[in-house]
Amino acid sequence: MTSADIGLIGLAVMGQNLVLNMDDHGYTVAVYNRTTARTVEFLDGPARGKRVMGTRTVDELVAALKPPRRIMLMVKAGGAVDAIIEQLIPLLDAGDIIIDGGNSYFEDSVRRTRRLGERGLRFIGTGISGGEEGARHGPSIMPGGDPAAWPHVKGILQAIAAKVADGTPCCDWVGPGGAGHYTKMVHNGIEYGDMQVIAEAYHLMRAGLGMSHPEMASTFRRWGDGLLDSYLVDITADILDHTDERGEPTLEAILDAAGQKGTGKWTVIDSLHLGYPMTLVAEAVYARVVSALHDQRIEAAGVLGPGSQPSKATRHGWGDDFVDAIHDALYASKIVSYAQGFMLLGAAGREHGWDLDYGRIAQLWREGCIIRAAFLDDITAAFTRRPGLPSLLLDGFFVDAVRRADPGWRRVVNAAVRAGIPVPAYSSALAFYDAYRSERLPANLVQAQRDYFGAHTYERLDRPRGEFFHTDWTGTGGGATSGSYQA
Ligand code: 2AM
Repeated sequence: MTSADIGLIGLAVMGQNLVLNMDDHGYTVAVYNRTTARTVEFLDGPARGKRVMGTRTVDELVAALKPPRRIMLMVKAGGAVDAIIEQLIPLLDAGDIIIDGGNSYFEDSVRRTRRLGERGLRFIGTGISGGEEGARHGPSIMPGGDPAAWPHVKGILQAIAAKVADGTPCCDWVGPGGAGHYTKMVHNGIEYGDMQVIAEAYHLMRAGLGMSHPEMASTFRRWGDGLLDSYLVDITADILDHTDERGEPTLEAILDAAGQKGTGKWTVIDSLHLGYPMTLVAEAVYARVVSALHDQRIEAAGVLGPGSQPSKATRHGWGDDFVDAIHDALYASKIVSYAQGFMLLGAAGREHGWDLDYGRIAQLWREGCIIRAAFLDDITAAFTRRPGLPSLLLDGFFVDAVRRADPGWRRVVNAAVRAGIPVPAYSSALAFYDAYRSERLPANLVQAQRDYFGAHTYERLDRPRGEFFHTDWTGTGGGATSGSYQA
């Protein structure tokens, strides 16, 4: 029987929800899972009465599909994806399509696109964001890989994706090779940053201002109606409002040691490879790392004394309008984070030869995914005004926005430093902002030092770029230089 529109392998929660979502949109899905019991449970449970065909082997799955076959993999990223691809290759015909919807590393998608392409098969590596709920009712989908595959999967992927208010799907072709998974990786890095800038606001409100949980919840709720309108701000308000069976804030019983699965780290590592700043996301990753040193922090708090002293009575003399300053610090830091994220996408696009549409990428993130926010419309507008915009911080809208936020942002960083409350995202974002708009930085001294100890040479302000000079700083050095190179 060859009647299914698409096959899906891997019936963990994301896979199951995507199948149900496809069924909602009228597609017949053949499913396979390595452990058959899971397939049976799914067919007897959530998939009962739906257009879902269970299969017990990969061969059966392949046989159930209409040509060109479309098979989506929702298995654990890494070796499992390669193992299934190798199983599928001999069973497929030229033109058949494999779609990897897992959280794969983009270099793996580059490699898989090439490997399958050599065999006449087509590969798509797609980022999918939105968690369980998104997968079920409309995630953000970021496909890349073999462009020849796109027309064959566009209909189904756009049907199941989230939609922006005017109906535009949060799914579009991102670019060749690893472009889809790269975009998803940057999305996740930005997600780390968004969570950290919110966490710093909470820390300042609680430890600095001594605000109650209902006060904090209503503040975030108010912010969520304004410039910070976003999913993460909304769920933060819900979390702050939540109480346990004793009526205590549930949040305060949670161990303050953050976990991570690695996509934030990948983003930062790749930014280092490309030589582009992702300082806010790096601080967000390190903030989780520092939080996880829980036992050491407890010991250090005893030895060094705690960094912050909650001072409910005096509120550090921060004043009634300090909450507004925190808002501005959060907003400005978020702008810096997205500016950095899109700069990184630009650098990666140039490096890999992907022709990325930044404004469209911002719309892919507008609904369905974790970083969904009204703010993304402002980003799309900026890239519409100037498609090759090198940085959001050069766009008039964002220039005005950071200028307005500037006094509050500085006030918050200053007050936090004095009070001993760590604000690594706000302060590193501010340092980046000040460096980025500096006509002159002290890198001339760094170059002089490099030339002094290593004869690394330097360029001069009064000479054209590309001419290199060496100074015999001590009067005893030779004329040989080590040549110049870019780190
Ligand atoms: P399982 O139910 O048989 O464990 C998430 O782990 C999903 O990936 C599950 O559906 C899991 O199948 C599947 N998976 C993980 N490793 C796999 C592998 N090596 N081959 C096939 N499926 C795998």
